[in-house]
Amino acid sequence: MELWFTEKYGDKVGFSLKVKETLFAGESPYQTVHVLDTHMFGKVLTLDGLFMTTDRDEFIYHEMITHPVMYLHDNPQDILVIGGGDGGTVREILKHSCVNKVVLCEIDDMVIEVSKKFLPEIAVELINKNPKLEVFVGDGIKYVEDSKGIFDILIVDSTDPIGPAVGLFSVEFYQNCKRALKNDGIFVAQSESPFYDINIIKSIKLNLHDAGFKFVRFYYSYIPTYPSACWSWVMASDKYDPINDFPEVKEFNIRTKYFYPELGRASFVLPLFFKKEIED
Ligand code: SPD
Repeated sequence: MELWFTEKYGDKVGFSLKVKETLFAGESPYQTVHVLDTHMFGKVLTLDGLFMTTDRDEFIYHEMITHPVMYLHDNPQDILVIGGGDGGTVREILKHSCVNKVVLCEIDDMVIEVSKKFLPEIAVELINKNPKLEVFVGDGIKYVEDSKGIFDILIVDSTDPIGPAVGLFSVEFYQNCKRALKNDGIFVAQSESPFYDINIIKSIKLNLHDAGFKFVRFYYSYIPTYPSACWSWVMASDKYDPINDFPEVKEFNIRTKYFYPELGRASFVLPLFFKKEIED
């Protein structure tokens, strides 16, 4: 008998993967957690029935949430990641030798533990306990509220704006992120699918401006296992406007599989259906 896992986008569309085996199924205090072994995408982590990361396409997401901002900032040393308990984002950050310290604040210990056990290539820095990495299991909203002017970059690697992640899309949270950053700091977050979720994207833009950020810019790429495969991220800062300030010439000698500087710059050039909706 064939076993398929489907992430439903509403009640009329879905994306399915053929499953070899369910490796883990659990209920944490925050969400339902599954790890599946699939035929085409290798091992897959789902939370509340939604694809979070897969062996096969995780590099695109984790490189794109990390390297554009690391390349844009003049000297990123102190980095905070909210969410991202699978470890993929911190793995990419720690490839940069300029980094002094990375704090990973993940609310759900089960995500960290299953990633270490079943997704070792993604969670490699968690497994190896990189000395530059501090892992804090707790509420990102509270952590950000208690941090003032200490981070160069703050990355929100969250789930979708349902369940435990809802508060990570609010004006209050964005205001506290701004306060947690140094004056020249940069905020980055995953910002859903421009194809299906344009209203969420519009409200992210509004909320980041309301929180007082001067520049709010979206960029995009494709992630095969996310809804529509067309995925976006947002950057906000008072100092850097990625559209004008993305360095033309700057050394980048990090080993990557997707990102390179010209692609990073180009990812801010949006398709019309997306650009028109968010124009000032
Ligand atoms: N629809 C899925 C959005 C999930 C974004 N975060 C994924 C976490 C990977 N580190």
